[in-house]
Amino acid sequence: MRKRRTYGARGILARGTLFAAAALWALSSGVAQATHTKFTQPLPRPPVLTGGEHVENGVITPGANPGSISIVATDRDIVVPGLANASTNPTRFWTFGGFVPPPTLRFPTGKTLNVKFTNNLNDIKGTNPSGTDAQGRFQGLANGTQSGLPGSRTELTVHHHGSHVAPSSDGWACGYYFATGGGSLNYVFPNRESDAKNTTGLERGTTQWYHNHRVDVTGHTAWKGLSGGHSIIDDPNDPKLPKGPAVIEGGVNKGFLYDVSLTIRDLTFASANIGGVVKANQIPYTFLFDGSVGDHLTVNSVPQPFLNVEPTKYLFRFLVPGNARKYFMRLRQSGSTSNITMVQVMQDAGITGPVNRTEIPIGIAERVGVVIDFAPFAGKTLILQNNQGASGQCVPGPSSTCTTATSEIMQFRVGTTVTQQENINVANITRAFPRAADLTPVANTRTVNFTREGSHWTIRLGVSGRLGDDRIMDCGRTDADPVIDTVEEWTVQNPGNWTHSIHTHDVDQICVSRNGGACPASDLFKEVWPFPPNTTIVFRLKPTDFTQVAFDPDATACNPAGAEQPPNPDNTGECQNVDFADNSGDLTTPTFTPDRHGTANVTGDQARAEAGGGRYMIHCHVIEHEDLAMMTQWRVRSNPDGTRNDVPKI
Ligand SMILES: [Cu+2]
Repeated sequence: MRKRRTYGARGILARGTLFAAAALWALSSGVAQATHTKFTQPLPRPPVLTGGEHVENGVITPGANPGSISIVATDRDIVVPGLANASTNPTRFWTFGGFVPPPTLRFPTGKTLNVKFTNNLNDIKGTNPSGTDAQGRFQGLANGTQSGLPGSRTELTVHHHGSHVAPSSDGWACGYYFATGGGSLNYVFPNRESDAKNTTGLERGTTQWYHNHRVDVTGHTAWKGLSGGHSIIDDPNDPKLPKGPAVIEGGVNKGFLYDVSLTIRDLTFASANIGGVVKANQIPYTFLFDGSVGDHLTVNSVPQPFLNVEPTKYLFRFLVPGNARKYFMRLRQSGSTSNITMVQVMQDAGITGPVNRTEIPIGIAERVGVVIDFAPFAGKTLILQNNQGASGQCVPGPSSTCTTATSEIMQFRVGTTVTQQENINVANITRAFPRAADLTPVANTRTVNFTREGSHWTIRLGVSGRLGDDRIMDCGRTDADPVIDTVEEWTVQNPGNWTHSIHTHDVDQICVSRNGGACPASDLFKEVWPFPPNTTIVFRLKPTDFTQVAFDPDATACNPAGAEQPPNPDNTGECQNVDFADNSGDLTTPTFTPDRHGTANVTGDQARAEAGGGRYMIHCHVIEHEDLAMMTQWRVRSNPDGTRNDVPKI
């Protein structure tokens, strides 16, 4: 076995100490827990951005540059409806644009989306008012990480989860950072892709999302609120999907009445020292080795809300952004023990087709699009329940945190009138999507093993049935290098007793088998895979020009914005056929790649790193697992002639 790259003895000791302290805290906490009464607060709908907005401090301002969105990350005190004394004890969140819940992007496929993220998080610097939690633990990031690593962690890098973009717009965990104090980065999301069943070049309709991906501190920033949704609309006039009339609240675009984003996550509301004052209703982050979990279930940031619905069909876009709890959703009429059938129509990678389900498990980073027909329940009340891990682990490891407090997610109150009858037939909500037989021949096979070795979460990635080194994250190393336009088959294994959520960036994956048998119809076309203990999933993938819109660091001519990076792939024919360095074969540390803790920039070394093929992450999305280095990288090898197009061709 090769020597593992580790944090060093100091880091391991620090992590062990933190783990013990956190466990003790969980058992003996005298922290004042906030209370709420379930189903008393309406579900808030996130603001919807469609282009041309500047979003800061809870204000959306139309911009001068249609198509681009500017989102300023800030910390902000937000009243959480329903919490005891919420109006006098607002909760300090870290926000995108000052909104809780964060803004949702809603964009038609094929329309390039430019988003500029600016980092004005003050708390992240560790100055007031980030303060400490009730145990005196620091709640900023500037003095290191919860995982025990020293150094400054005040930067963000935004991953647009599910997209197919250049590494420079992919939120590389090891670089492309922008620091607090006004640092910013422009991201380009072309909303394009291709596969065996999609030759349009347009990205499939689905639900994606965006979140900070800065290695070591992703869990902390996710807990404090840094994640938002993105709905890709493959046909704005598609009459097959529930949509309904537009919703405008207080002059703010809230999307459409029958198309509802539901972001489920758990939080612990407790007292914390904010700016020298102990305040209730805060959300201090407690790092747990197995995964950090809370005792309040929230939907769109409100604990156990209700939603008034009409007796017709709705599309719900479920997202679980973390940190570690997995949900087993069931729908029941209030007081009933019978499960109501829900129709899943979307998987991570796109609209697929209707799958009837009475229980829908959803783990970290997964998205499911579900149609629920409320027509038979006019005047009734339904409860979306959480089956608490009866069908599996609700949290990685021991299930002691599955309690009655987490057994109900939200309530639907069904009215008796329908504003806009759409006559949706779920059988028509289908799209052609690739199956394993469409991805042939298989040019290469790899085996990926997600496991735990003592105090490390580890990944072993090897080729041709052999496992590679047992190792943890190393930003300077790449563990897989598929050749563009060739098919690879990966056997991914979780041989341990821990639930994981395995995510491979940039390219969609097609299920071949699960535990040696057929793939469930609900989990065929994804980029985050649910991994209960002792699970093996085989999937295929095929990187294409569409899945990696490359970035030519020297091609300033294709960037009308001049100095701004990355160049805008405006699809005008410029910057085509960029010559890339020969990156075949060599997976050792490139000399020009920043090391794990280096702060990269977008020119110079960083640009040359991208020209060498760029890097995408493979990791467990239980966020504390990834922060504890259950993460590695892959990159795309050039064509044999060393060329690759930087812009998808239609
Ligand atoms: Cu994991």
